[in-house]
Amino acid sequence: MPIREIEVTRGIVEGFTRDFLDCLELDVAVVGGGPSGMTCAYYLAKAGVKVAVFERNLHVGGGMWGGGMLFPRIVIQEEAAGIVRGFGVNLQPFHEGYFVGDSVETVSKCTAAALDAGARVWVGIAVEDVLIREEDRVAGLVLNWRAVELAQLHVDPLAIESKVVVDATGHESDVVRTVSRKIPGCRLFTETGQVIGEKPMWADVAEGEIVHLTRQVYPGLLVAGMAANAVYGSPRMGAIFGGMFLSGKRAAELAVELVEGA
Ligand code: 48H
Repeated sequence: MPIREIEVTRGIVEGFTRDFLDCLELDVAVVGGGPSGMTCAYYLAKAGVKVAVFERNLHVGGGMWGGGMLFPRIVIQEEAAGIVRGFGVNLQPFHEGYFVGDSVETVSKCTAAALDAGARVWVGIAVEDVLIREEDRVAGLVLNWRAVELAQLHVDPLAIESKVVVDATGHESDVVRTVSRKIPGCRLFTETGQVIGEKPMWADVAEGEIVHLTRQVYPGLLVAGMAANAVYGSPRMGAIFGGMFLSGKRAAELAVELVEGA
C-alpha cells in the first residue's frame, strides 16, 4: 500500500503532539532515564501515577549500557535481584549474595517494563531549569531540545507542570544543582544546605546508604540513584547497580506520598 511522505509527517507530528500535550500536567516528572529513573517510572506507572521521563540523550539507560569499564555486565546484590528479575532479566550467581547480569539486557528489559506499565519516555529533551511556585516549591520543568543545547543556539525553552520532580540525573545531580544555584538563599535539606558532593569509591558504604539518601531534597523535588549519593556526600560504588534499582523504587514510593499530599 503506497503512502505519501506528507502522511508519514502527519502521523509523526500528530502522534507526538497528542502524547506531548498529555504530559503538560504530570503527577511526577523524572529527569534522567538511567536505571534509577526508569525503575522509578516503572513503579509509578504501575501504581497508576501519571509519570514521564525526560532524557537528554537519544537513548535511555544512562551509565548502565557500558557495565563496568565497557565489559557489558553489571553486578546486582541479593536485595535488588527481585526487582531486576521482575523485569525478566536473567541473573547468574557468582559470589555469595551477588549476581552478574547483562547490561544491555537489563537496560532493554527495564525500559520495556516502564513503557508497558504506562510511563511516557521522551528522549533528546534536556531539562535546563525548573518552575518554582508558592513557598519555593518545585512545580515543573523547563525543557529544550538537547540539539539546541549542543548547538548553543539561543532558543527559548518550553515548560511542563508536575506535582513532584525526581532528579535521577546521576553523578551530575543536575536539577538539584540548578535549584541550589538559581533560588536566592536556597537551603537544600542536606547538612550544609548545599550539594555536598560525591566521595571516592567505597561500594559497600555507597550501596548501604543510597536508599536512605533517596529523599525529598527540596519541596517538590526528590533525588534518586547516583544523584542521591552525590547530593548527600556519599561515596560512589563502581559497577554494582543494585542500589540504583532499590533507590528508584524508593523514590517512587516517596513520590506517591507527595502526590497524594499535593
Ligand atoms: C535530561 C539528563 C539531564 C538533564 C542528566 O547516570 P545515570 O545512569 O544515573 P543513575 O543514577 O540512574 O545510575 C547511575 C549509574 O549509571 C552510575 O553511573 C553508577 C552506578 N556509577 C557508579 C560509579 O562509581 O561511577 O543516568 C542519568 C541520566 C543520563 O542518561 C543523562 O543523560 C540524564 O540522566 N541527564 N536528562 N536533562 N538536565 N542531566
